[in-house]
Amino acid sequence: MKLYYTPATCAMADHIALIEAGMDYELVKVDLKAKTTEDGADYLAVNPKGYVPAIALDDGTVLTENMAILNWIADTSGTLMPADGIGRYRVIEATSYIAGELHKNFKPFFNPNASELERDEARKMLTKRYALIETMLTENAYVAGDMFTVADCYLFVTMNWAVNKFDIELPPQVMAHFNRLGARDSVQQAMREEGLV
Ligand SMILES: N[C@@H](CCC(=O)N[C@@H](CS)C(=O)NCC(=O)O)C(=O)O
Repeated sequence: MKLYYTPATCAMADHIALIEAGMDYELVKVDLKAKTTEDGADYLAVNPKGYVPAIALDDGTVLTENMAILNWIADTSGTLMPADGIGRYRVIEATSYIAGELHKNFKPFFNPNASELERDEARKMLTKRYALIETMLTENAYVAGDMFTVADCYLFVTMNWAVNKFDIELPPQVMAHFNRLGARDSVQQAMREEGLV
């Protein structure tokens, strides 16, 4: 299976999840501006949406959208998410929150044409959104309960943007979670393989 990624993007959530799940994968780096892969192929032919992540299964099936890919990794490996019960939906709930309420609010920081006002508004919103994560991490060891799940993989990516890219202050439990996750072998390996450390 191939994971189409660009370093330090949300595709790193899938990269970490694949390592945690012990699944085999091949990384294919994507140039998001040129929409080409590292071997010069047309990325739009793989994923017409033009963004990462995408995975190509061995039978040629391509799956896109982080939520779908993370769920596929969890379901295929039987790890990183409870198999059933409310715990499973807590993971989906947390992952949706991270995608819709955290990830999307980083948009003005990635957009060179965004105004300072837009960035200020996004910073305020992120502060509010991470405050809820702070409460969740005060109640539980991981963002969706008492086990490490795909939601933590995705949360790590957004925390990494906050701390290492955009200087956005994280509340204490969130920061401690970032440091704990950053010390995991899977995260270290993903960072190395993406050329970030
Ligand atoms: N809805 C997509 C969004 C993915 C996304 O925002 N990817 C970013 C990297 S974190 C990207 O590739 N941006 C480049 C672009 O949109 O051209 C998903 O959930 O997978």
